[in-house]
Amino acid sequence: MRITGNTLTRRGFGAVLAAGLLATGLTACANSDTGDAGGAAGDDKIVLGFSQVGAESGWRTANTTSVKEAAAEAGIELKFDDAQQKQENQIRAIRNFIQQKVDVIAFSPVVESGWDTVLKEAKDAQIPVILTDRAVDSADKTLYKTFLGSDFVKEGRLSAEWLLEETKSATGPVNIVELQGTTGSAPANDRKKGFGEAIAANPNLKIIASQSGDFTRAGGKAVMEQFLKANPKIDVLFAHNDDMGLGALEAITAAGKVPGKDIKIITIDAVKDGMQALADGKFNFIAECSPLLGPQLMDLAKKVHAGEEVPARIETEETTFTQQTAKEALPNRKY
Ligand code: GYE
Repeated sequence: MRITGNTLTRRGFGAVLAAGLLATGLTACANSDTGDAGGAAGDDKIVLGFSQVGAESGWRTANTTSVKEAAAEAGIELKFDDAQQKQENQIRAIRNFIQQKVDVIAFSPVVESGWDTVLKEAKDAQIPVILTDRAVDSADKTLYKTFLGSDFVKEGRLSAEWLLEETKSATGPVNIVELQGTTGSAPANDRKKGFGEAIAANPNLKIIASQSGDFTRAGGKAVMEQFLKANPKIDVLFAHNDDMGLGALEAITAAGKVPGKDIKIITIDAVKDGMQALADGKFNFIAECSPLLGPQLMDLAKKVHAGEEVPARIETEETTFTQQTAKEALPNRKY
């Protein structure tokens, strides 16, 4: 993942508050925008075409809700498309948006590669593109205006750092299994990288099996079942999202093991169900990834539509949770 300067941050913890403040700011923004560079007069609304990955996880559902609510609050007309985790569907949706001459296109790319052609088509049609949540690997950075989302490498590294501390007095091998997110997606690539690089600090820590569970509960359960069959000694599960970890819980329990004790579980996201599992002692650690990107996305859509400069990368700042802090945070967790 490429980091560029000019990083704006926001705490995941204060996301709801931040959303409220941003929404207030946006109302003012909307009024002052009327009749501006967008050429929109009177009741002309900005039309935003948004291609969502799918509905594979609790994170995704919360993200979709955030985008829809923020669009309504900002007075932006949203054309929403669910790609059902398929790149070809996203490419088709983006081409439709271009044909419909939307004002701005935003999308959360299911995988990192293979976007140059369609992004070039959007650029030629002079429709600004915003990447939300997941990055693309296009060498030509002029194909999109900005990226809004998380530092996935850091999430992987924070997960590993907890484990390094937890296992620092271990004298023998610590066997780790890894449930990867969707193959080729930015969060799967980057979380794997951040975790793998950091655990190298302790040669006792070994990833003995690693496979994609496609960010779903069903995937997490099925792959964990295979891991358990093939490996008699599993000490740790690192799952690239809560949902796969939650699916894996069923497999672990069915195999007669106690999740959180016999097998320590580290996940990423911190959606409500994940936080509940952590508070209940079934998970051991979660690195947060905030899905509440809607208000910032609408703010950016207005800016790029007005031809304003925006930072190349806007990063969501995140926290981490232990069993204790999850208990404290859970009553106020909104998603
Ligand atoms: O972690 C996972 C979802 O791209 C950050 O996608 C997002 C990831 C999130 O399916 O739960």
